[in-house]
Amino acid sequence: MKSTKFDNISVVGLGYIGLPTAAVFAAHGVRVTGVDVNQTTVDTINRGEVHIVEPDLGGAVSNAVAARRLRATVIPEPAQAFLIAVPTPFKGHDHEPDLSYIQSASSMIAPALRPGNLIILESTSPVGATERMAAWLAEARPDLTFPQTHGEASDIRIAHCPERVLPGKVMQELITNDRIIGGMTPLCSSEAEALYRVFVKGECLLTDTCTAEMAKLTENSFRDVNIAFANELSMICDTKGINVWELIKLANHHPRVNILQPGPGVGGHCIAVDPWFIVNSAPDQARLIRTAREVNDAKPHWVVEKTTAALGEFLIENPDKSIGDVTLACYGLAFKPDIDDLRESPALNIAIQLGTMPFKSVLAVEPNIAELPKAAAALTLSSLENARNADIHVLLVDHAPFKEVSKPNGFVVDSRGIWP
Ligand code: SAJ
Repeated sequence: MKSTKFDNISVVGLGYIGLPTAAVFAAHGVRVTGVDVNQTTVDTINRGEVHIVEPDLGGAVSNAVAARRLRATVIPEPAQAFLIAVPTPFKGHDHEPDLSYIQSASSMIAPALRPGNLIILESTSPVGATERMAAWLAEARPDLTFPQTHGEASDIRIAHCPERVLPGKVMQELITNDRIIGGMTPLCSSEAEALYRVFVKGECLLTDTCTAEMAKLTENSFRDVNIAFANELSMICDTKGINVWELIKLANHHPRVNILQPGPGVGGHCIAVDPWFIVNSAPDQARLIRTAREVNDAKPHWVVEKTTAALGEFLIENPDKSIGDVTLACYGLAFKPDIDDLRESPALNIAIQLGTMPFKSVLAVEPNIAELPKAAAALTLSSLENARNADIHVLLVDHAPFKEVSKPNGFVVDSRGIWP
């Protein structure tokens, strides 16, 4: 392994991955310049504050800024290594990967590059994205040599090292998770390994760029397919009057069966996105991966239908009432339990859809937020206690406080199986 000593690096993109990574490097003695296109984000960080919620991140950033080891800027500066952690969403009907953020990060850092620099792409990327980034950089800096043309002798080293941390456990998993490092050459890989060794306690597994890219997509697709299996089971069991959670618990007693949990759909910005990169690149082969995406994307609609059916039953039992007399309570809006992250949340989407129906009121119980997003203006943020008087209850997220209370009276649609 090459023994480059990294004491000055740049992290481009100060979001859910880039900012924690920058703070952890700084905590391990590296001088970090964080780069972001958003001036407000840059100003917030330079005050030692954070713009995202993640356990232990606030303290890490304020310590790093106070120790003068982390500073944010909108214009990249020369550094020994550049880590790129920008979004890679999809676009269009075919879910085509949108590499425009990687492209603009490349053109931003190009002027700051110096011979000997290491560039690592951390963003979850379709196969081939790291090579495209290398091509964009080479085009912008014809005075430097790159691995695609000069191999081990190149001025610049490039690797892909996908982030794999779980939102809610980022500060912990950054240190303890194993890392897959795909260098454009073996030297690129070993330099990247030397950089991650600054703080990573897990294994560093070296490979090529395309395998590293595919490995990350594979991990999230594996989870998506397995959640889809659980979601499909829940819909099958519903037609047969079988409690799917009891069924899964029983089946999981088999030594080689480990079924995940059904829910209202798959949210977040990773698992619901990354499988499409595989489908888009191999549409004829990726039949199971595509179907899993479709099953999981259809689940929120199924929960809305179950709620409408519960309303029908309520009105049959209460013939003197109409929908305008009915109070509905939705429990949970976040994309998974015990976090405040509402991005791409099936629970939020279900609650918003129910909010368009002419109920007397639609209450939303979300203990992790102080105010509702604008898109949910038709809902009323409510305490758990108050919601228990509603006529129909829709459990969307298994937040800890919901697990502590008994099943409410009235009609219940429980998408998480916590109120048997
Ligand atoms: N979900 C279920 N049933 C389950 C497990 C999850 O319905 O049994 C739902 C959750 O409620 C949520 C969605 O799936 O809506 C995704 O949640 P998650 O906890 O499975 O994953 P994320 O999106 O928070 O993080 C994933 C992780 N990937 C894997 O576990 C393979 C994380 O390690 C990645 O770093 C992250 O994606 C990422 O950034 O790609």
